[in-house]
Amino acid sequence: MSRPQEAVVNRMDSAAKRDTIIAEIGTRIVDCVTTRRHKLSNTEITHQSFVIVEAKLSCGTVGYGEASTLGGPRWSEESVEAIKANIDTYLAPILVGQPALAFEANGLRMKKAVNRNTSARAAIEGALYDATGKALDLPATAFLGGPVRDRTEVLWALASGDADQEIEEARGKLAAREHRRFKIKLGFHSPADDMARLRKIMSAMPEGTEMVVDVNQGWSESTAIRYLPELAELGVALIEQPLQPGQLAATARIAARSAIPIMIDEAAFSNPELVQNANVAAGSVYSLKLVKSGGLQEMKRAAGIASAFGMELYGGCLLESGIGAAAHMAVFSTLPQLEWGCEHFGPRILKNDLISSGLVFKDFQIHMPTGPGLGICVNHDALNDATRKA
Ligand code: MUC
Ligand code: MG
Repeated sequence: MSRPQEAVVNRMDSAAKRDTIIAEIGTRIVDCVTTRRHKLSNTEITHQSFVIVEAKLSCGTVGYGEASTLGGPRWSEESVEAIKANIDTYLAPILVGQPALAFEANGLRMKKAVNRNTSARAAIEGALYDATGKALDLPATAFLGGPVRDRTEVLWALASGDADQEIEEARGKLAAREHRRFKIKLGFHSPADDMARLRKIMSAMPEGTEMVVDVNQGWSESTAIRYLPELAELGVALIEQPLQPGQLAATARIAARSAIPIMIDEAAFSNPELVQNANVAAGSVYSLKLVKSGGLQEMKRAAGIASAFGMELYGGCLLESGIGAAAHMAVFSTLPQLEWGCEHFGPRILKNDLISSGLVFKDFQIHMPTGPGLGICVNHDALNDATRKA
């Protein structure tokens, strides 16, 4: 493959290049117990399963990346078993021996070797940014244009389905100054029951508490039309993914009549899908996720595309551990706009996070890591304990 960036990297005869040749890419499946049951319209979990990628460079430095799933191949089509098999069989072999600094060329290589497999590709790219940054003593943000923010608001999702439990949980988060913006999952009770639950929760919250609702595709256009006025009256800030991904025209009709912005999540994984949504005005906010974009570079491009179409940006998650959250933060810290902050509460919903330091949650905000690579220290005991036995 002869590509300009790779050609430049290949001409470099520096210690930097010699030290950062990809030597090994290893994978493991981990299962992390969550602090409570987390429910969505179409699945529920009591543990989070990830594939952790370890990328080793010629200098011996190891970097970590993570592919997150939610309830098996349900939220997206990739399962941890498939991600591990596809990395081991198709992606690792084409990258070993390549310069890790050739981020763009390596991204193209992966895209050519596998169709979609966005989580798998994102996990590898995260590990390569981490390893290269550590090897060269640079934060991953140095390869992404450099930081423009050092912290951002972090939302918490209420998703047990029991209003009383959710009110108590939200009050605890507010009192501890951990979270003051909440996402409420809808679409798993009947719409009328979900709305009654939402009303009860919102009336128990102090003035100014911001609420986002995520329907996870659980409604029809007519259900959405029926409940839009009440959502507006309640003061809901954002409605996420009300309809199924293919229903672009129907989502655009809802967006046109809604007083509340619609956020596009599952409807746009790839950047062409994002453009299709933007072209019909299906939403005015876009949820950025590595699991959708397939890597840090592509997610940064998604942010540029969404912004150019006039959309606002929201830092989405798939309940990643600190490893995956840090990879998102590397990109989020470099974005000119991130109007809605982020929802990377994943490290807090795991009983044992996979990192011991790097991400700081303080006064409703998450502080971007600044150290070399992704800026995190992996907790090897937690990682080994959670590793699935063969
Ligand atoms: C989603 O659809 O946004 C992320 C947070 C959460 O509670 O669910 C996930 C997926
Ligand atoms: Mg969502």
